[in-house]
Amino acid sequence: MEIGIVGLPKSGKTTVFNALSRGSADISPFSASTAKPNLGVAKVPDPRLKILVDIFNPRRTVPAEVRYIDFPGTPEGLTRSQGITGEFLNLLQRTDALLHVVRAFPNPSVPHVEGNVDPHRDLVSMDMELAFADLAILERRVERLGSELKSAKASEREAKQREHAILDRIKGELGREMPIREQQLSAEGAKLLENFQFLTAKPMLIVWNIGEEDVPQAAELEEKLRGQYARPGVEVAALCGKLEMELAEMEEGEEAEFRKAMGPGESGLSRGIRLSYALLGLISFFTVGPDEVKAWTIPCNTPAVRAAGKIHSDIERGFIRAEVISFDDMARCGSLAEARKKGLLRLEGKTYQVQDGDVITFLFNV
Ligand SMILES: Nc1nc2c(ncn2[C@@H]2O[C@H](COP(=O)(O)OP(=O)(O)O)[C@@H](O)[C@H]2O)c(=O)[nH]1
Ligand SMILES: [Mg+2]
Repeated sequence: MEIGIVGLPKSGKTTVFNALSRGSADISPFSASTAKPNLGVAKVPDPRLKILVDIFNPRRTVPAEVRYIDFPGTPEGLTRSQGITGEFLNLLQRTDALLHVVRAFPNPSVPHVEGNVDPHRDLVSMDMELAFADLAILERRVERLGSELKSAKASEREAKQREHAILDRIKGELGREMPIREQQLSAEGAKLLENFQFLTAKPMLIVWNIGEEDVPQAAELEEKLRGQYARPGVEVAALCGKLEMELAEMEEGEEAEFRKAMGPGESGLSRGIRLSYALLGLISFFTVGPDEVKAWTIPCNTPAVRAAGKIHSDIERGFIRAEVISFDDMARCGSLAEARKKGLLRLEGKTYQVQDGDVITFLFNV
């Protein structure tokens, strides 16, 4: 699972990327765009892991991960460029979701491409760029289908006509500024869309990149922004990329101390990662034991047999049963022996839909 970071130049994309992935990609107020995108991995914070570690005392703990790609900026600013094209578009199309960084920090030493800071304007303008990229593809496809229809054999005619009608409607709505993810699609339309990788169909996390001085009001602001911008498939987080990056660069103990001094509540960083995980429709199940406590990532509605395949294809192939206990029951019991005594370990078959937080032991035979 991969999340593409987009946003206008100097909105703080690379800064946010560094914070999320604890990386050290180049940031600078004036640098020309680097040619290569930055790739990084974030560990998904999950307080349940610590509780499982206290119970099982494993040698290793492995959290879930999300991958991020930070795209090199378009030098002139998207508003003045030819939009998202070429290699940049290809890479972006392959991602599973977008993280849209919007500049809301003042910082006079970093000139804004538009001359002043206006996050709403930037958000709309980047969203339009994403829509333009989709529109260009839709237009080409609709036009092509139109001309193919003229010479189509009778046997192909109906299918092409239907595709033409569906895509033309999607195009029309997108032209009226309705992103594809918000459009009401028939089952046939949704199926058809699987052949494309439209940008406005991807879930999106808006990161409102606030200045250091606004951090104390972050939660309040986020609530307000959520009312304004959140939709199905769109979430909002307000955080200060620069501060989060500086904290992410610190030693673990030092970071914890600083965060404590900043007050209670979840950190911006942890919220950002958690929200992007949830936005992708991802959940975690756990495997436990003296060697390792590990969080595994699966899409919701995954059957047990496929979850097993995440761990090893042999376990999927030789699947017999899954021994399952919910996280809450596990935490309450304090040991697998106690859980067994209380009858809280369930035996589930191949088709059981794994739930978020399930602690699972797979029984298999190869
Ligand atoms: N004051 C402040 N500066 C920031 C913040 N986020 C990014 N910057 C600065 O803005 C400049 C551009 O950031 P960068 O991450 O390279 O932007 P990108 O072009 O979108 O990748 C850098 O000098 C950052 O230090 C922030 O939250 N507060
Ligand atoms: Mg950058």
